[in-house]
Amino acid sequence: MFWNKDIETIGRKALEDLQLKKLSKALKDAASTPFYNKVFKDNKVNVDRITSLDHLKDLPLTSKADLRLSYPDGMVAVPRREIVRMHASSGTTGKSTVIFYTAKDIAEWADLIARSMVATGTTPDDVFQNMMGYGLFTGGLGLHYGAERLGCMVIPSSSGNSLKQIQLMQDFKTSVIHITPSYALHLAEVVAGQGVRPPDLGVKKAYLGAEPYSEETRNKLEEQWGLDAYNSYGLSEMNGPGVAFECEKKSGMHLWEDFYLFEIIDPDTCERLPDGEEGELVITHINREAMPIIRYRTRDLTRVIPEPCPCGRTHRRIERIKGRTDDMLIVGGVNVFPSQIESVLMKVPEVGNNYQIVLDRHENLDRLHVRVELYSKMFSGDMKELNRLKERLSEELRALITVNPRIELLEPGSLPPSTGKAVRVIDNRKI
Ligand code: DLL
Repeated sequence: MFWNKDIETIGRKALEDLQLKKLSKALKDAASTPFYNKVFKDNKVNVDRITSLDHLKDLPLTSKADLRLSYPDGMVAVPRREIVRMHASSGTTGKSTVIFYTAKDIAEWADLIARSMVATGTTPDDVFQNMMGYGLFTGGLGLHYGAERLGCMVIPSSSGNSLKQIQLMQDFKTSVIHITPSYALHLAEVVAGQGVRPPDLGVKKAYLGAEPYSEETRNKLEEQWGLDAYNSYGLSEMNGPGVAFECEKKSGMHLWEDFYLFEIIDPDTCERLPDGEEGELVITHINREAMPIIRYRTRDLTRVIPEPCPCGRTHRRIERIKGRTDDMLIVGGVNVFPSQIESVLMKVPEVGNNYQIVLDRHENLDRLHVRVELYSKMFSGDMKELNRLKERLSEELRALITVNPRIELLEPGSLPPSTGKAVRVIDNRKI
């Protein structure tokens, strides 16, 4: 099923012509903002000389720090009265970054979301429960407008208030949900606590995103809920959700190349990497009037899947995000991604729905401590079984990450539940 077959299956040459046209406009718009005006001058960039897509790599990169520097409106390219909405990142790692949209930007973003949802088989007959936070966060309103554009019945339930969520699902026969993977794990537990099997709620599809998660977590959630889960990627700087989305094939996310130019770079040298190699995703927004952003360093690590997708869409796919360059933990000199730890935990059937990674330093040595909840049936009094499981988890983790972790097995509900983006890592070494 296609929302706009012509654009979704466009040939490479036609796509590149379109991209170049849009890039030229985005660069001219950018040059009119105080921030890029200065950056282009400092780097001797003449936007009229950018006549091929290949010239993109010669343009300066933009970072989160640049967005903060230009706070609140140093990157805005239209008069104030043309702006109809703003969103902002949570600002947990510093001052928040603010993104602006014109009415056209909002309408085209909604169209892109509708396109993404249709690619997974959603139709106007679906009831869509949006369990992502509404407000400054883009996850709520972003999907909301897209689902309405498609014609679904939208339940704007936002995140949290789990019992109410369950009641809404039951009363209105929700068929599609939008939720963070960590909240989906927690909600499955709350549903079961009500004496209901999650598959009996009849939800058919879940859009999972806004935080990194492993393939094993997807598998676990699909089984727990009896649904198909699709990966959805985005970031507020690039509108929010809808940057890249899985189609019905569920094997990598199509990055919508008529809206975004993407590159993979080596995060250390900033050199471009060839298709197929893992590196940092850099995105240029070529479809936003209010706030063009050129070569934005996402900090997200992924790779391009070079093979064409059997669905027929020509927009290239990226692999599941492995983690963020700034999420990487260095434990006793070894690089560890939280997603690696998660991938081991979530394929073990005894492991429940929540875990936490704690790092400490003792006598100058780093210590990795993995706290993991098990299903309640595991606490029937058989200590031997628990010890065997501890040993097994510890061995499997050591084999993958080469660090010796201390494992703590916990009863369900011991760790703080997540209703949005989970905080998985507590690094006490920084204090
Ligand atoms: O999280 C936008 C969004 C909302 C995406 C709903 C998908 C669904 P930010 O709050 O700006 O925006 O956070 C963006 O979250 O750079 C990634 O590190 C991470 N992220 C988002 N989606 C995924 C995903 C929204 N599917 C940051 N897999 C990004 C892994 C993801 N990480």
